[in-house]
Amino acid sequence: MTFKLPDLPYAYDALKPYMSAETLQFHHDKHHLAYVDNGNKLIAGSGLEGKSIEEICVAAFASKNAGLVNNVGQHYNHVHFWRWMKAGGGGKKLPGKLMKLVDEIGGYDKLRADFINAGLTQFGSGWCWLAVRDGKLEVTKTPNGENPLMHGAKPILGCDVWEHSYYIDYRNARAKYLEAFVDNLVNWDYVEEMMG
Ligand code: MN3
Repeated sequence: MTFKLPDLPYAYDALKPYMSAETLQFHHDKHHLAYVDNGNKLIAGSGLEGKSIEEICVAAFASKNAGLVNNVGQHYNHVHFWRWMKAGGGGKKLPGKLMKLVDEIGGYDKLRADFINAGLTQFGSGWCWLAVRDGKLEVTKTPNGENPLMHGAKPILGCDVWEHSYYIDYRNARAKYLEAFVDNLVNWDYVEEMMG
C-alpha cells in the first residue's frame, strides 16, 4: 500500500486554546508527513506492500524492523490521533457502550488518572493508550512509534507524548497537556467507533 497524509478533520485553529494552530501545522504537516514519506521508502521491497497498515504494524514489530515499526507505526498512530480530538471534546460524557467497559475497570475518574499517569511516566517519546484486549479495556504506554497492535491489543485512544505534540503550547508541562487532552479534546464518539 502507499501511505498518504490525511487532511486534518478540522481547521488548524479548531482546537485552540488546548492545541494551537502552530502545533498542528508542525505536527501534521511536517512530523506526520515525514513518517508517511519514510514509511513509503521503507515498505518498498519489504514484502509487506500488499498488507493492511494494521498487519504491517504487527509484522514489522514481530520481525524487529525498527524503521517500519517507528515510521508505519507513527503513521497509523497519527491518522487516528487527529480523529481522537475535536473542538469541545473531552470530559466524562462517554457514549454508553464505551462507558460500560470503563465502569468495568473502575470508572471514569480512575481511567482519567491512569491514562494521564501512563503518559507522564512514559520516559522520552511515545504514547499512552486505552486499548481493548479480550473484550476488556487496559491503559498502557509504548515507546516511540509502537502501538498496542504490536502487543496483541486493539488501540481505541492514544495520546502522543513526544515533545513535538506539546512543547509549543505547554513547554515542559506534559501533565498540563495530558489533562487538557482528556478534559477538553478527546472525541469519545471516535473512541467508541474504534471499539468496532
Ligand atoms: Mn507526533
